[in-house]
Amino acid sequence: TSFPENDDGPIKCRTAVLGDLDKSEQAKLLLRPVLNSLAMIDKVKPIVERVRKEGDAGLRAMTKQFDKADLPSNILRPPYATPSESELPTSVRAAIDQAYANVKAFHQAQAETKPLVVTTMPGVVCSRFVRPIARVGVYVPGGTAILPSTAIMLGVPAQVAECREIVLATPPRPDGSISPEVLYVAQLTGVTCILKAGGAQAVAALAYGTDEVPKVDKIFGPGNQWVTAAKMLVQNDTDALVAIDMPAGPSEVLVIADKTASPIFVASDLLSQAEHGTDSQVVLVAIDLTEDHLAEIEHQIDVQAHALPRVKIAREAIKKSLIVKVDNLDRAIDFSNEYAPEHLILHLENASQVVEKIENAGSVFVGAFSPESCGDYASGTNHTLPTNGFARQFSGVNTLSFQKHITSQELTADGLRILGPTVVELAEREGLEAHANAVRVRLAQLKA
Ligand code: HSO
Ligand code: ZN
Repeated sequence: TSFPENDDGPIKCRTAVLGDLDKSEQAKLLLRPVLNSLAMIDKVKPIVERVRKEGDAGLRAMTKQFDKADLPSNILRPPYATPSESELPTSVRAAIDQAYANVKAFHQAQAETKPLVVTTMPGVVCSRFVRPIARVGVYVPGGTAILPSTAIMLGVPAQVAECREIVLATPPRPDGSISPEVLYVAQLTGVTCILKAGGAQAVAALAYGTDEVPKVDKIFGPGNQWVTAAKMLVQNDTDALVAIDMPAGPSEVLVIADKTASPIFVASDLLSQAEHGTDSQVVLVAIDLTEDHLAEIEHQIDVQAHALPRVKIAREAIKKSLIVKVDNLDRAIDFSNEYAPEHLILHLENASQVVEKIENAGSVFVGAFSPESCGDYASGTNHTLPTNGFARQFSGVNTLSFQKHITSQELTADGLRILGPTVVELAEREGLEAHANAVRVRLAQLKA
C-alpha cells in the first residue's frame, strides 16, 4: 500500500444518520469491502501446485523468493532453542505466561470430558463422544506485526484438545530465524514441529504434506489474502482431505456508545482495531449522542491516531470507517446484529443487561473497562473470530474446533424388538429392502 506523502490532515470517519436512510441505503452500510476471492484463488493455484509437485524443493525455493530466507530445511523440531534474556526479557516472558494461563483455563473449561448418553427407548442407547483431530496446522502471520498472541490463541486449544501433531507455520525472517516470542509460545503449547514458511506455500505444505512437512487434517489461523485463498482452495480439493477453521476477512470492530461513553475510551478502542491494517473495518454506532459528545469522540480519534507509530495504517482504516447515528438502543442493537461484527464493544449504561439482546457477534466486550485488547491478548477468550458477517453462522475458534464428535449406539435384543418394526416400515417406504432385511433377520432369530 502506498500512502500520500506528508498527509497530516485530520483523521476522520464518515458519518451516517440511520433514520435518514431508506432500506437499501441502510443495507449498504452493512457491506464489507468486496474480496475478489475467485481471482485470488487463481493467483495462488500455481503456488499450491508447485509445492504439491516439487515438495520440499519447491517450498525452499519459494521461501527464498518470497521471504528472502535461504534455508537448508523449512522444518524445526523440538527442543527449540530457549530464547535468551536479551531476546525475550523476563517481563515479556511473564506476560506470555499469564496470557497462556488465562487462555488455557478458559479453553480447558470448554473441553468435553464425559460422553453424552441418551436412552431414546428402552434398550436403545445413543451416545456421542469427542476425539481430537489428530494433526493440525496453525498459521501465525508475519507481515507488518509479529503476532505471538495468535500462536497462543491457536496453540492452546490444540494442546488442550490433545491433538497428536501440532504444526505451527510462520514465515521466517530473512536470516532464517523465527521470533523468540513465537518460539517460546511453541514450547509452552507443545507444538510438535515448526514450519518456517508463509503464504500460500505454507498452506499447501500443510494440506498435502512433503517429505519433511507432516500433512495435517485441519488448518487454522488468520492470514493475508494469499493465505486465505490458499486455505479455500485446498479445502475444496478432495485429494488434500483437509478442513479449515473459517473463511477470513479483514479484522473489524463495532462499538456501541451511549451518553455514558467516555470519548477517550471509545476512540482508543476504534483505533486499536484500525491499526491492524488499512482494510480494518471500524464502526461506531452512536445512540442519541449530543453534537458535543460526538465532536469530542472525533477529536480523540484524531489526536490519539496522530500519536500512534502506525498512524498511516490507522488513517487509511479510519478514512473508510463509519459513525452511524441512531435514536435508541434497540436501533443500535438491530444494526449490530445485522452487521454481525467480529468484535462488539458495549460502551453503555447497564452494558451487561444488553448482552442478552446480542444475536450475531464473534466476541462481546462488556462495559467501559473491557477493551478489545484484553481479549486480543490475555483475558482467556480466543481472538480468532469470524469476520465479514460470518458471525451469523460461525463461532470463533475454540477447543471444540480441534476436536470432532463420534456418535455410537448399542441396542439390546429387547431394544431391537421395540425399534425394529419402525425401521422396517421406513426402509420399505424408501424401497430399500436390504435395510429392512438387516432388521428382519434379527427379529426372526429372536423369535425362534
Ligand atoms: N484483533 C486481532 C487479534 C490481535 N490483536 C492480535 C492484536 N494481536 C483479531 O481480530
Ligand atoms: Zn487486535
